[in-house]
Amino acid sequence: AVNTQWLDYYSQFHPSPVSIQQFLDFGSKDGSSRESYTFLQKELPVRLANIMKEINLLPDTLLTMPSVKLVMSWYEQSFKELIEFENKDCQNHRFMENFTSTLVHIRNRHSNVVETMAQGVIELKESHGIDSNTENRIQYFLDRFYMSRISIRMLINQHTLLFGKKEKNNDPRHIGCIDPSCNVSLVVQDAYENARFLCEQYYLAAPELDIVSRNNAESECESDPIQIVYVPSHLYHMLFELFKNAMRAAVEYHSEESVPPLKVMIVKGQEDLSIKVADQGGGIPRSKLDLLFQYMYSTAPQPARSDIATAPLAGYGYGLPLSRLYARYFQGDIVLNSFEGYGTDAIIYLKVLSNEANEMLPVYNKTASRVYHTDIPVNDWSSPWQTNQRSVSSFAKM
Ligand code: W6P
Repeated sequence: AVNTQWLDYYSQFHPSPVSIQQFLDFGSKDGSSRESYTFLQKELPVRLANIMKEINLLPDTLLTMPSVKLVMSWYEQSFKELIEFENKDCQNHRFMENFTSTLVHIRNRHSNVVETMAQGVIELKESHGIDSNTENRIQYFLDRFYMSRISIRMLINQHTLLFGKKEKNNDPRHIGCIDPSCNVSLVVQDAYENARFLCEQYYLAAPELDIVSRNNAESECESDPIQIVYVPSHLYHMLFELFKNAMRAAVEYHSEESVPPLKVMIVKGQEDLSIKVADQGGGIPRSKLDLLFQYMYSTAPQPARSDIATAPLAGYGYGLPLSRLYARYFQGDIVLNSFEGYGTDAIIYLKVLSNEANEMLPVYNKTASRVYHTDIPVNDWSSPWQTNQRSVSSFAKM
């Protein structure tokens, strides 16, 4: 009961988005562990409370699934551990170490949240089925839920990397998990090599890689390598996913001896850094594009539970929707353009300017709660498959 009051209290606050620039400033010059503590001690409970409130709006049928209950219990436990610190000023060194190790515990506790939540959706599908209203609500929720998780882990990682004893980052130029001069081409090649390894194991063939770069950023030379202030692990995650998909399409559409290469283009402009991964894997019909970003689509024939996010070249797992969240997290995006009968262009957009790269965070409010209580509007454009309406009968009969 005490917990509920605290939850109500903290959920009234909006999360405070942090920009990459702010993460950088904090980590490189004036940030102290005490300041970081003061911010996180409030911000983490706020972010947890905001998303926990939203979990509670899910359909009861989903809320009662064992896996969802388990996830909920982790959030409750972590929330409780954090508000223990409330109003305690960091008295001494021991105290700060205590806080840091609590954060590490929380991070470990939540390491299987994605798989477990996915399992919850499968449990719902098997026990009750999922209608299209429920499906839409779950899609809306999971995007917000996983985005919230990405953001909370980012905050925790920054604190533990900057101020934790054991986990100092190996690369001294990194500020926590941010690389102020992340070389995009190197991350592209790294992700390509690792996807290629999986692809060759599976298909005994893989497309080559062809990279073209254009540095058209203001105040940079065309010959300068393209760099960005970014979280390399996030960029790697997105590229690895896109490469796996592109390779699979390319190999399956062509015979082993003649797989056309993947063409990557990296362009840095004033505002956007764009990375295109183009395959000649036959493309997919426009009508099926949205499905690639749907969590429920991928849960249909279930892969082994542990494989949902990681199965090698497995058909669309949670990989694409999660990758798009990573891109959107700092105001970027992932867009797919398909040329059915030829191939697909997958494009990652990132913000060049680190002060524009603000966290995109879900806010718990009336608008959000409305989504969970309102049916999706019925279509107000004609559609030939809509048969439950009165309409003039077909021309043939006229
Ligand atoms: C395809 C389907 C897909 C998804 C994501 C990235 C690339 C591709 N290529 O055929």
